[in-house]
Amino acid sequence: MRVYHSEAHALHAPAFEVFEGGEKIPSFEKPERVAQILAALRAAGHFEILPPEDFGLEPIRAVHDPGYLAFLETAFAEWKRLSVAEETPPLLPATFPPAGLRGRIPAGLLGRAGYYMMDLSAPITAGTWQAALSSAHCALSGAKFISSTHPLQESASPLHPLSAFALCRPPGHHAGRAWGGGYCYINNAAVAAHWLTRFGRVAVLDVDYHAGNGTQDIFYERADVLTLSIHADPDDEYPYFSGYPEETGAGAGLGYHHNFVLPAGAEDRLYLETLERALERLVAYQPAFLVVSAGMDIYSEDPLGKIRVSTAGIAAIGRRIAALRLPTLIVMEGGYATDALGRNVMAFLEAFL
Ligand code: SP5
Ligand code: ZN
Repeated sequence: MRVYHSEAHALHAPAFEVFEGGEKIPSFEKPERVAQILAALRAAGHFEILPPEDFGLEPIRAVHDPGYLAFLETAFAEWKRLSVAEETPPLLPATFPPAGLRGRIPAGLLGRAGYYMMDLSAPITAGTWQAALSSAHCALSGAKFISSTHPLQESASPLHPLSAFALCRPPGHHAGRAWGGGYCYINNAAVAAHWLTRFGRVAVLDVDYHAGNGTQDIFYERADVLTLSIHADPDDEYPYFSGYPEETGAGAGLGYHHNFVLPAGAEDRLYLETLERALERLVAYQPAFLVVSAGMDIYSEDPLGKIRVSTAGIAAIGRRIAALRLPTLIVMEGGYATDALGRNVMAFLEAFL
């Protein structure tokens, strides 16, 4: 199986995030996550680890707001110019627009940071933009590879549906069209899914513990990308402000988004039953491609999650999705039980080999 990975991920290594209670803690989303996954993939042997191709900015601009992208690209340099400290700290806003007060975009940097970021878990450091860009290019590289089975592509040889794993870091599914947050800056899965729509209908299935609010935002009014997310109840869990079952799309996209909410403590059996409900929607849509936002924070021992899926359960989820026999791009999202991350990713990927 092809794996797309860039060493540039390590350029993004924020020293802290701000947790509940305002506690400054070491960021759960750290470079060691990728090291653990790579070690497991290398030990397993049957993975071809490749650097991403440079797709430039065009396919990213296709799903993100240009002002937001310009902010991400230039914010740290501007922050550094303003900073008097010897070592410039990460850029992190502390003031956010209240509901209904997203009027003019403030000219000053901190105002723009509050405008574009939804929380205190996505600080912008010197290497954030480059890492986020390389992460999106991993997803695009995987998308390009799995699309090579499509009849519109010259190299079509549709014996087996192709699959690829984009080892994206930073993750992406909490990044909306014009905002970031939740460790996410560029929505890698959304960038890849949009890129694939040139060849046909695309389904995005988000199995990360947290609702894929960014992906929901990006495709909410579109019928050419079906978005499905299975996650913890946003009444009690991040990202709080979307991910509810009654949110089913709008305009042309009405009926093309579905949220599946699980209670705290949900185990393998309930997860897999819920997955069946989501897959009914997916199969009925008859997509040409599948993009999976693969967060491993559904794992029972995850420090952020309260869903209790076992490693065997994660393998069963992978088997069920692989049984769809669709060209599938698996995009890394969350997962913070770092020691178990390698074997959980392996468990998920096994059925796609
Ligand atoms: C990509 C991804 O998984 N992002 C998740 C960001 C979650 N940030 C908010 C964390 C809130 C944790 N609340 C649970 C407390 C456990 N003691
Ligand atoms: Zn998550």
